[in-house]
Amino acid sequence: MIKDTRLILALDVTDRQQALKIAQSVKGHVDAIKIGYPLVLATGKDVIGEIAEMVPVIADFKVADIPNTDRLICEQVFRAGADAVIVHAFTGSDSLKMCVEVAEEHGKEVYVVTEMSHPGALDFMQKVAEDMAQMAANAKVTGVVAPATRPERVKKIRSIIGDDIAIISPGVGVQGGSAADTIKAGADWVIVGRSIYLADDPRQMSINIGSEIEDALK
Ligand code: NUP
Repeated sequence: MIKDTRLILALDVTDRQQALKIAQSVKGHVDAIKIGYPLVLATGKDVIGEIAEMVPVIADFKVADIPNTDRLICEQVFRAGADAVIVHAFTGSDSLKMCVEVAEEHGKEVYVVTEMSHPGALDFMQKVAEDMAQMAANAKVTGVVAPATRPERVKKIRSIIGDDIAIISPGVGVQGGSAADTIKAGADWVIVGRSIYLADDPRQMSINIGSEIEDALK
């Protein structure tokens, strides 16, 4: 992913035409579009390749299985045209290594979930998030997913993984996080869904958030 706007759109709409229209309209104003189960289950996996023709696609399938099944899933995701896949870490280092191996074979990227952005992440995930971040760094993943709703945790996770591994950070907008605070805490990209795709003008909203990020970097 090329680091320019530092904004990733989470396109969780369930209508193909609407998805393609929004993707076209935000092109150039986001660095990637993250799609996941809502859009792919509603419209089929061809939408991955269709969007990837416009903007790089991160497939948020939160892959979490035994290594062999992880391999089978990641191969399908990359064959469908995705540039990157999001996987879970709690399944352990062998599963994660398999995802990294398949991504390398295809020249693609892997992002690993550490601590999620919603309140429920405090029940279990937060307790092991730092270990999972360290494991992700050891596995030489492209990046990790860390919560924009808790910038102090983004900062902590950055201190564990170092500067060679990217942080992509969801939770900006509707979940309460701020793009500026998240970038200042050390995220490389913020991920924004509803605040953009539910806006009257998703393109303009992307531009606005992009400006907020630029200002935060000054
Ligand atoms: O920890 C996470 N939090 C999160 O919101 C990990 C994620 N992958 N996401 C995803 O980011 C979530 O599934 C949705 O696609 C997007 C945030 O969307 P929104 O809250 O900005 O609408």
